[in-house]
Amino acid sequence: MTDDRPLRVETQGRVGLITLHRPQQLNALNDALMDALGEALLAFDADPGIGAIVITGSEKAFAAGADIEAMADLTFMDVTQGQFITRNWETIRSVRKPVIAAVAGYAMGGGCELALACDVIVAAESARFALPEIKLAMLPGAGGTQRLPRAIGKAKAMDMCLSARMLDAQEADRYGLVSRVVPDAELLERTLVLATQIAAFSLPALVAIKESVNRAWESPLTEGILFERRALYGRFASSDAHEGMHAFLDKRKPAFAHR
Ligand code: DAK
Repeated sequence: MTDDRPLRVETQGRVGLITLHRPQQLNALNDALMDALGEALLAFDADPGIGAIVITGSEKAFAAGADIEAMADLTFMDVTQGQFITRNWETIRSVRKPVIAAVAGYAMGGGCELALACDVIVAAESARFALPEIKLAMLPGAGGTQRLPRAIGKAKAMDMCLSARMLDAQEADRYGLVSRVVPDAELLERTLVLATQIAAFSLPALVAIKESVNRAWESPLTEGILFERRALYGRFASSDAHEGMHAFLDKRKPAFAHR
């Protein structure tokens, strides 16, 4: 019997692992996959036993973009009335826990945009990033034209968007598109170690940090600093923060209750 679920979902301790699985289409992102991804993300976000989420693909492709076959004959009315992209691609923005992309092979178009929507990107040496929509006379419409310049600056982003230039993992690392580069054979293991390390920290503190760093992207410095300061004050209402500081003073390991 064939398994046509577009992704696999599992947990490892406090880490939720989502593996995109449309091998025949290099994990091209269609509605079924994006619906399932949104559902899995929201379920992990609501689960108090999960502290971090990993999204990965296959050795050949994280995802080769939006599914071109599913998109080729859509009309303006279809995409407008059906809220194409907005309807199920934006779910990831509502996730409060850290989301880590583990990228091997192609991360193109919507696949690159999905990685950009994650909080941390761990790239295998084989990772390749591109926004090649211009080749289809389209444009990156799932956040690419907005997140890429914020991540790597206007000059590099324009180059990638206008010429479909593909970056290898080392270039992506140099330009600040990815968080770290690891050997292919170690991608999942190293990403899970990182996710496990993150997930062991106090969850409300992780959520506050993610919100604050995202605020740096989305607001002027003065507002961002104000937001950060309020978030810091909020930490003093957290039993974990008192536990963390006292454990340091007592020279023992903290026992976080995620409160
Ligand atoms: N969609 C559907 N099928 C795809 C696909 C995709 N994006 N990418 C690959 N496939 C399929 C291929 O058709 C092929 O299927 P079969 O022929 O075996 O049936 C299979 O996956 C293997 O692909 P290749 O034979 O091409 O494999 P190669 O190793 O030779 O090449 C490649 C790998 C990743 C370089 C190549 O497949 C490729 O260039 N793929 C297309 C990449 C691409 O252009 N991605 C961007 C898609 S456009 C919008 C907002 C956002 C977007 C659109 C609209 N609006 C607001 C309206 C976003 C658009 C995109 O992401």
